[in-house]
Amino acid sequence: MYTQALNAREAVAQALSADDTAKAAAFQARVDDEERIEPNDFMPEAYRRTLVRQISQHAHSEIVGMLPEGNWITRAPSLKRKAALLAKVQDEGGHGLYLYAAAETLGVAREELVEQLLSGKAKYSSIFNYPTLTWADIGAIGWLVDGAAIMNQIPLCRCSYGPYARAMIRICKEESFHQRQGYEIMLTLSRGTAEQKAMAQDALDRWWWPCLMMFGPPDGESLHSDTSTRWKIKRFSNDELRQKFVDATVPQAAVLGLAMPDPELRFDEATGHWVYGAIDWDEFRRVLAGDGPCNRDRLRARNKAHADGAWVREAALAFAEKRRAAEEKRAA
Ligand code: FAQ
Repeated sequence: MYTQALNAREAVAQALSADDTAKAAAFQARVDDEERIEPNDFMPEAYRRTLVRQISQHAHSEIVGMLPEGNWITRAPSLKRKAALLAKVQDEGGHGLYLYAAAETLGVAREELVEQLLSGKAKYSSIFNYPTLTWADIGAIGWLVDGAAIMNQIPLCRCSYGPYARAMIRICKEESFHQRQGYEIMLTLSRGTAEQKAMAQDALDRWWWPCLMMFGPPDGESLHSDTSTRWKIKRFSNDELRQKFVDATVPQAAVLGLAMPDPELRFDEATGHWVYGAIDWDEFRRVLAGDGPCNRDRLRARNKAHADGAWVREAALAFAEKRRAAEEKRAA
């Protein structure tokens, strides 16, 4: 009897796994055919988890990314600059919200993701752990950080997962406007007084290398690239995107009349690419481990903002409950 039961269980397990294998193969065929995967479609659990990880890290990056620039809203040099910066930071808050909403379509609650950020368990982009010391940093963030973000995110508009791909279309349009406003700040400073130009150069010197780290570890050390590429979440490797960014940005620095902070940078006629010097991956690992210049400040600021906003969430819930009760009464 006992053996019979075991045999039956094994047979069911085998049938189930054959079913799963067939579903996984059909899923991969859809991905290979460039079909979009939608929330109610079958997807392998590992695909779902990869998307929740990447989309939530991306959402957290947008939200934490509001902090370095938010620091300069009250000190922007003119009303025009203040209005543009305020709108940019609001856009970033909006990007975070679209991305949390995209993650929620995968069956995870936003509260859970926010909790992971606030407790320090979740990752967000390393770049937002660096300080904004002068006004030129706002120009450098727009030009370089948004520039790197666009390079990485344009291919995500073709990601296999529908809700993420669609969110990225709008986000990329806004990021591209952000990049231009940043470049225009850098242009104004680099054509201004000697002191202003020096400020722009100093910002480029400090932001350049951390921006190259935004694209993630070198291909040989990237944990997720193989699977994410097979699933068409990633369309280019970390190193490919980093190279595209360097190739696009070096000529822009020349227009600004600024020097690239990389003595080894040289144009390779044979490949048509700019060859850059060694990235300090120890610094990258330190920042990811929570020991960058501003990691602790960023988490403290997010936790404080969350606690300060508790009354808003409570009031919104109380208002929704009051409306629901009133509607029920009217319907009765
Ligand atoms: N920082 O195996 P891979 C923005 C982690 S938004 C921190 O290569 P993957 C807008 C990675 O998560 C900027 N962690 O990973 C803005 C993984 O950790 P895990 C954010 C990093 O996913 C502009 C581990 O290392 N953009 O800037 C970083 O295949 C201005 C192994 O790496 C996105 O999130 C890093 N730099 O490739 C806002 C775009 N790099 O999860 C305000 C979407 C790697 O195993 C102002 N994300 N890690 O613990 C992606 O494209 C990918 O997730 C990558 C990493 C390319 C970031």
